[in-house]
Amino acid sequence: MASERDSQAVEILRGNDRGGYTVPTARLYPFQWNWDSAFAALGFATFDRDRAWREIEGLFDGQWEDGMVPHIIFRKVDPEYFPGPGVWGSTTEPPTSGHSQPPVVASVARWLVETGGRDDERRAHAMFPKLLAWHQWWHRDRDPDGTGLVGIIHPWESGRDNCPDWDAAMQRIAIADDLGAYRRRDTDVADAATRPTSETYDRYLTIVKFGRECEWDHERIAREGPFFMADPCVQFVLMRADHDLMALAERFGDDPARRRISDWITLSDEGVQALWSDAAGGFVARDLRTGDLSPAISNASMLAFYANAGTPGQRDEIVRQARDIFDRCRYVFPSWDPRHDGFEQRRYWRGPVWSVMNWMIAAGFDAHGHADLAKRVRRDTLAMVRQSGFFEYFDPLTGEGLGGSDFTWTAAVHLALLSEYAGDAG
Ligand code: 9WN
Repeated sequence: MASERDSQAVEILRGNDRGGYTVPTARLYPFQWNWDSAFAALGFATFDRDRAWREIEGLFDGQWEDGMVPHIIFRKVDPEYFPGPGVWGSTTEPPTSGHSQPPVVASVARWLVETGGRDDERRAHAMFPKLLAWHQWWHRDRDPDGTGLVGIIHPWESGRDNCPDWDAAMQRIAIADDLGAYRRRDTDVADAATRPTSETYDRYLTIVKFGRECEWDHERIAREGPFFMADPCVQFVLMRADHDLMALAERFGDDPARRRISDWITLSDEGVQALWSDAAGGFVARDLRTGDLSPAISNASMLAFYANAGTPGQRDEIVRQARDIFDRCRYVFPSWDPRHDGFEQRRYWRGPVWSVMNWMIAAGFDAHGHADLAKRVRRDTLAMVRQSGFFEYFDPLTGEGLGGSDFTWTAAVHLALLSEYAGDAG
């Protein structure tokens, strides 16, 4: 059933539009973020396809020479944000952060082509070499030994910053003693009880310091940096995006690219098995320094279907786990297993629900014949927003909206679901 709230979604995208790029939310995140823009494009596409393309094309203004597309592009000077370009030691124009984020863009580009016309085809063709270079960067610089698993060098790179997946590895990081005094800005804007602790922030900055001091030598960071983990979110998003990039390569008749992408797909299909945990009942994060697996599943574990990963037996197990978690939550899918003691229903990535994760999870369930699960995920995603508004994330037990308000990707996913499922979510 449609609600008055639905009509606000377009206004939110327009309100967060800074002319060619959108900010995730006005005060908390005042620049362009990587995977936020990919989802923003899905929302824009429901009423302005040109604007959808500009959102993702603009991301490549920040692409590095080695192919990396950074997680933040600092489009303007804003002393109200921390950590800004100076902390990252950025030397690029426009200034950027020093690592990436889940590579959703190829999947969005394919979707725009397959639902669009000649202009979409032309723009995807122009973007293709840049996408290929970015995926190549992941497979080369983040998997220097060719294992089929890509690593992340910072929890921020996962997009799931504060998840318990990172706790053990973060604890092992010795906080640099020369970080100096700094003032966080996130807790000025959002409730500190829902944000990472100050000790966690010190560790985040210790990792950034290592990167800055070695001038973002990514191979060195992968081999010697303070943090190197495989994340089921980045891994599964990349696997899915490789398939989507392959579809574009076939469309454009690019045989050398097809061969390259096909090798990545084969390698990842094998490599991802190293993330399987019988104990947790799913694919989980893995510390690439120690080999330790995370103790519980998260919403990222549910992306296995989206990535077309896993054996039939593994997929049955994931569905069993999903159904059990569905029974325990009013709104799915929580960012951490609610049966596990690390679960915190309100704290950032330690329990709350995110619309963008749900959008990918539902697409995966649908593609693998679990229409009932997909429908529940989509319905909950619409219902949380209708109950509480376009918040950054939501309490899975109450539906309360948390974090930033008038959030771009929450509005974008809402529009995409409404347009694709006519308000019925399936
Ligand atoms: C750091 C912008 C970003 C999202 C991430 C989310 C959060 C930033 C932060 O906000 O991260 O990148 O300061 O916590 O975790 O997924 O892209 O919306």
